Formats: sequence, structure tokens, C-alpha cells
Amino acid sequence: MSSRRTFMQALIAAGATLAGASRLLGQDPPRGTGGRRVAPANASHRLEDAMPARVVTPDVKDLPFTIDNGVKVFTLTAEPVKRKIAPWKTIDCWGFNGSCPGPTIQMNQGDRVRIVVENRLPESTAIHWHGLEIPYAMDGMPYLSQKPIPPGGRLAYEFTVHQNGTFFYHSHSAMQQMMGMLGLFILHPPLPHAPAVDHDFGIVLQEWAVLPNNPVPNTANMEWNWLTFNGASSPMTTPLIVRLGGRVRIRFVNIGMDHHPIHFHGNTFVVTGTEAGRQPETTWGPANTVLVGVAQARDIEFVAKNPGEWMLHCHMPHHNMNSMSDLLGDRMMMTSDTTDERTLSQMQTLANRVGFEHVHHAPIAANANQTPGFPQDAFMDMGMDEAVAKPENNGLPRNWSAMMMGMMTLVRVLPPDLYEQVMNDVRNGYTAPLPPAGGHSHHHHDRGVQ
Ligand SMILES: [Cu+2]
Repeated sequence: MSSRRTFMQALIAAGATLAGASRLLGQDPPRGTGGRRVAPANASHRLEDAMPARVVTPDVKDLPFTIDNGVKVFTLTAEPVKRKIAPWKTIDCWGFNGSCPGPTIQMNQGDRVRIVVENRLPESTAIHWHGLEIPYAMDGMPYLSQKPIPPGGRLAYEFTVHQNGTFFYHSHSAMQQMMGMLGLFILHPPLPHAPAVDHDFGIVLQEWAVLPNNPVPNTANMEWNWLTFNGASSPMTTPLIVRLGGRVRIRFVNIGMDHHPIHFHGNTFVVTGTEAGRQPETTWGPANTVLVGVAQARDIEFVAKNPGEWMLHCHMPHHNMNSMSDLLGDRMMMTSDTTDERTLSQMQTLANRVGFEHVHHAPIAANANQTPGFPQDAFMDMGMDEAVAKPENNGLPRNWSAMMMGMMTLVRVLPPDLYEQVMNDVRNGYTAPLPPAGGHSHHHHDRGVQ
């Protein structure tokens, strides 16, 4: 096992020698987005190259299927779900097969599918296949295209998919949607779109109003205090692990009350798909922020030419925060009329309650409390590396989690050796010990390689 220090040094060194790393990969240094990827000269997986990459949905499982007489059969069980969205926050939401968002359904263009929806909710439901061109009877509209599925009831939806792209399924009842009833529905083309991607990820955007002392989201609320990627608020979100030089696709879907401008650090991407599937290459303009509106899907693609721990997050300021009402017990957060002492004691109370190490915030001025408005981000700056430790986080610098909040995750672009190391850790379920604090418990604003 190599030490974390070695790991980080190697990562930083790799940043200084991109050309070398690219040669190692057998690739020309990427020339920017939209460029053709040069296949590695030593590729030993030609067969897999011919198949579209499976989509990985961090923190969400795929829905398994069986085959009945050539028909792919999925069972989707609508039911109440307990979802841990932060180390100290578990909510009572609704989802499918024990998951919120529901498990990802993946199938191939041209497939005949039967999706058996079982209703274990206390009220009726129906499931809509968002964006699919399928017979009206399969559209999932209560009273229009079908009778609602009663509690304890089941209904088989069966159709042939002729499209490919990023779609989703959801209850067509507005409040059930806001309780979490949606999931990704990925339709793969027979051959990969060119240029083919090496990594393919899916992210479901959700917002929640979880008011103090009540784990049940308030679906009638108009303001949101918890924002999630795939049912987790950062730093609970699991990073996207990417090999340096690889081409990456990330698919976002949104069904909620807010639109989300998703911003990616340090990399330029192109939008290659919408909720209606692949977009012609002539429409691919460079960007680093993509607005994922309500009911929309957006696919972005880029070549991961820059090593680093790159943030990917919604840029609405309140969407990259976690609820502070937990700090204050049953009161809503307010930043006025408080002090650093009060803030620290509130953080300490929360840290004690949920059992994670409280790390002090970044440095503040000696007379900070004399400045009207203080504290702002000093109020939120709270590391919890240990509480969210997992193999995908191995090698991140100490206190990396301090300002990771809300709709946010990391895209870890790792040189080949480090990529293999982390992926090995993921396969083996090995969580590395945290790096030493380095005796600077009040000054950890050093956050990674960028
Ligand atoms: Cu947002």
C-alpha cells in the first residue's frame, strides 16, 4: 500500500507531465472538445470497444432484468425508502426497489421490454416513460391512458424502444415526484456514438424541503434546503473516477421545481445530447456550464486531459449548501446576529451528535465579529472526511470535504497508475486510512492540486 503522500505527489507530478502521461496512454494529447479520440495503440479490448460503455450511476444501482421469450422483463417496485443524504441526515422519501432515486434501467435500442410496476405505496400511482415514443396506452397517465395502479396492485408496461439516449421514468403525480419517484432510463445505441467514450456516468438532480425535526420532505414547500446528486448531498456523493486522457460522458436529468446550472471546473465540454437523444455535432459549442432545466436531460462530453480533483456542481448559491437548520435545532438558519463562538459551538454540537470529527474552519480575522454580516462561509466550513470515507475518496487531501456541499461531486481525473489503484480499492472495498492532519488544525484551506 503506498502512502497518501506518495499518491498526491504522483498526482501533482502527473499534472506537470501531461505530455508524458499522454504518451503513456498511447494517445495524442487531446486537442480540445469535440476532437476525435485516438485509440490506444496497445488496446486489448477491441470487442468491448464495439459496445457502448455501460452507464455508471454513482450511489445508485442498476435494475436487473430477466428474459422472457425475447422480452427484457424488469420489476420496478414503488415503495417508501429511507435515504441517507448526509452523514447526519436520513430522510423518509419514496422511490423504487429500496432506492431513491430509483435504480437505473439500461437497455438497447430496439429492445422489447416489459416493466412490471408493483405499487407498495399507500396511495395509487402510475409511471410515465419520459421522452419515449411508445403507444399511448403505455404513457402512464392516470385516468387517461390507464387506471391508476392501486396500493398493492401491479401493472405491466410493455413496449419496444426505437430511440437511444438519456431518458427517465417518473410518477406522473407532482407530489410523488417531489417525494423522489424518478430514475434514469438509458437507451444504448447499437454502436457507440463517435467519438466513443471511455467513461459514461448518470446523475439525477433532486431538491428537498426537509424541515427541522421532521424526516419527511415537505412536497408543498417552495424553498429547498437539501439538494442532491443521485440521492446524496456532498460530501456524501461518490466521486466520478476517470482515467487521464479518457473521453467522458456525463448525463444529467432533472425533475423538480428548480433549474440547475451545472458547472464543471478546469475542463471545457460540449453538450452532445438532450432529453430527445443525440444532438448533431454541428450543434456542439464549447461550454463549462450547462443549464439542466426541469424535465430536461443533458449529456456532456469532454476529454479528461487535465489531472486533478475537479468539482462538478450546481452553481445556484443555495444549491451548493447543506441545510444549516440542523445546527440550530428547531430554528431555521440565519447568518445575522451570530458570532464565531456561537457558530463553532453549533458545529461542535452537530459533530458530537453525529459522531464525526469537527474540523475548525479556515482562518478568520482576529476582529471578525466586529464586521457586520460575519460569519458567512465560516458558518459552513466543516470537514467530515471520516464520516464519508470510502474507496472512491482514497487519496484526497485532508479536509477535502470542508466546502463540499449540496449538488456537488468530484470528477477525479487520475493518471493510469493512480486510476488503477483507486479502481482496485473500489473493487476490493478498501478504504484507506485518512492522511495525518499535519498539525495545522486551524489552517486547512489547502484543498488539493488545483
Ligand atoms: Cu441547482
